[in-house]
Amino acid sequence: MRFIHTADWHLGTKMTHASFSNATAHADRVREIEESVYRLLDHVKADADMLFVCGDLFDHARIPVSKIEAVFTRMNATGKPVFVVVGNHDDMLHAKAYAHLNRLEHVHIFDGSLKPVRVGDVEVYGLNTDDFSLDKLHTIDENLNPDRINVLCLHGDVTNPKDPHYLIDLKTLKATAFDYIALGHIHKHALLAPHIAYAGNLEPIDFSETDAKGYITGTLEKPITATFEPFATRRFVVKSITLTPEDTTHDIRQKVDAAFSRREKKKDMLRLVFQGHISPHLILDSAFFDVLSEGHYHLECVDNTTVDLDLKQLRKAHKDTIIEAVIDEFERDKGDEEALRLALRALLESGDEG
Ligand SMILES: [Mn+2]
Repeated sequence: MRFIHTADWHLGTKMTHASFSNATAHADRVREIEESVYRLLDHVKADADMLFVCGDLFDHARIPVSKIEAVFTRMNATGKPVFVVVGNHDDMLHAKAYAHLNRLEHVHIFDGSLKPVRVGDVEVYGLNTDDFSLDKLHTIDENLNPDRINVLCLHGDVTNPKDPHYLIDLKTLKATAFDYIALGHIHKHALLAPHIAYAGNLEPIDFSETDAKGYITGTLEKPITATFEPFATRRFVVKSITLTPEDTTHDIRQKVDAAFSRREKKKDMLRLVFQGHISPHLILDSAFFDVLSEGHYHLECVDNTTVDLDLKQLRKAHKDTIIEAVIDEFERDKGDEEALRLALRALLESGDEG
């Protein structure tokens, strides 16, 4: 009996805090997250025996009821027992308008009951974010049947008491007799113990989520040892390149080419941060970044470089020009270096050296 444990799909998220460089990449990503959920459900249908969905399936009311119904219909169509925790982002599922979803044959939405749902030797318990209390946890734990494989599904924080959706500390969870504790809420997957895990989100949402995304799986027999399985369509990857004043556009193209693997270029959402000092002759603008992004599925560039001011060399190269005069004036008056940078750059770009 193989289980799959997933959480935090956040379907319907507008990703308002997402850091995408363009709207198309953003829209594509919203669609991909949905497709990935359906792909996972197909995988459950074909290759698993039970599914734990530990909350935040939906991102508040930003998703139409018809879509929520469609997702539940697809969960039911797996033909496998599906257990759903209501998280802090989908507490609208408690509303009467959604009561009919709990009448689907294979889907069970936890409703505050302390009684398990039994499937063969397995008994599955679940407490929604709103329903959790230490008392309830103890009541369930004290009444576990040791002959069964006991699973608990939760949604909330178990490591940081400052989180408004903090449930309980890990030590208390470890002291219980559950064979597996399936957690949702934290987007980074984590095996807190061999039998206690955060699934993390299924697909990364933006460039702040660069860890691998997927689900947790294991076999429903004592003792349960869970493992993480990558599943996301693509990853978000952030790298930085340090440039030097000697780098030409050709050098930069070579450095960019070497920065990512073939797989990353073909599949992943890439962000490259340029840092270091560059020559004042070098122009890192959006046209150049467009050229750099060719041959990548998605590559966006961030320019954090500063222009190198080798005043001695500059003066020599631009003798008897305005540039020389500007540098002389700066050195005489101990002027503002940032203003000098801007002035020199403008002069060099225009080629108007007088
Ligand atoms: Mn949450």
